[in-house]
Amino acid sequence: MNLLSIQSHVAYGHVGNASAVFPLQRLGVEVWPIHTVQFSNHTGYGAWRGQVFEANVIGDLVDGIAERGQLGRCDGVLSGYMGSADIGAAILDAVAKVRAANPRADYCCDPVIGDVGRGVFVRPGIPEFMRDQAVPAAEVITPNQFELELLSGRAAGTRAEAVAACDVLHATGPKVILVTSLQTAETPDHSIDLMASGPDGRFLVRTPRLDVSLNGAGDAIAALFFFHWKRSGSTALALGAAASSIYGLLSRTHAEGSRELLLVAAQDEFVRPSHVFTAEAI
Ligand code: PXL
Repeated sequence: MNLLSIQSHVAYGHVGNASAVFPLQRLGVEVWPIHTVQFSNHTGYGAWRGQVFEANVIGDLVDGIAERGQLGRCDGVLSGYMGSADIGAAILDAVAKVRAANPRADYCCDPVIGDVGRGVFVRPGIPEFMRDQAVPAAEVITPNQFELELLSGRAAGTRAEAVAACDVLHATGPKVILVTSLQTAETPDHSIDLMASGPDGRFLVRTPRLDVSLNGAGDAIAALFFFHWKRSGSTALALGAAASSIYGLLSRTHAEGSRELLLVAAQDEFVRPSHVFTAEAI
């Protein structure tokens, strides 16, 4: 499997491509990473150095891959943190070029906007771009609860509301939705839900909630979910596999008290998770 992954990159730590690329490689995927920004570290530290790339850099790199005759071998595009709305437009151009070269390629958009604790952490214009352009262009989207509410304009405080919010988004285009970090009125204390909705049904995985303050877990989940969905064609199997690997990764990171995801130390969790969670139909 060959996947084009267009997202942020950090030199130190693990968010964006620095979170998504290695798990995919460990699973045997040839990843073609294109970086939207290159920062010293993730923005959760409050300070960072580096730059947001000009949007034309992305189109340029995609054209270079096309000139090597490789674009038709691309099985999918994964996008995450965009940096600017211009970069978003360049990503959608890249998706269109990949689809033209390979009609079976899929686009997975992780609509990175913010989360419940931090609120919106992207530049103005990105939330609207995600809602009006990126999400409708995607087969698969992976919002967290905050992003689900913001994109759908609906509250997702109960499971039924979360399902209804997914339906609002399905109606705009995506056939598969993974909702991460979901805590509804039905979620017990010390637990966290992952919910997926696709043509084969709606599914839930509930795992213990780990007391970790981390960035980049959503980027790894999106990559794992997209990979397993491409491979199996099953929303349920993709949810179970992605949830199991992420739980293993977070457990190891938590046990060692690390502020950054321990992707390398926990790499076997991507292939053989220590604890297997099975998605249940809801
Ligand atoms: O995990 C989302 C993300 C991606 N990229 C960058 C970030 C963050 C979250 O903090 O800072 C650069």
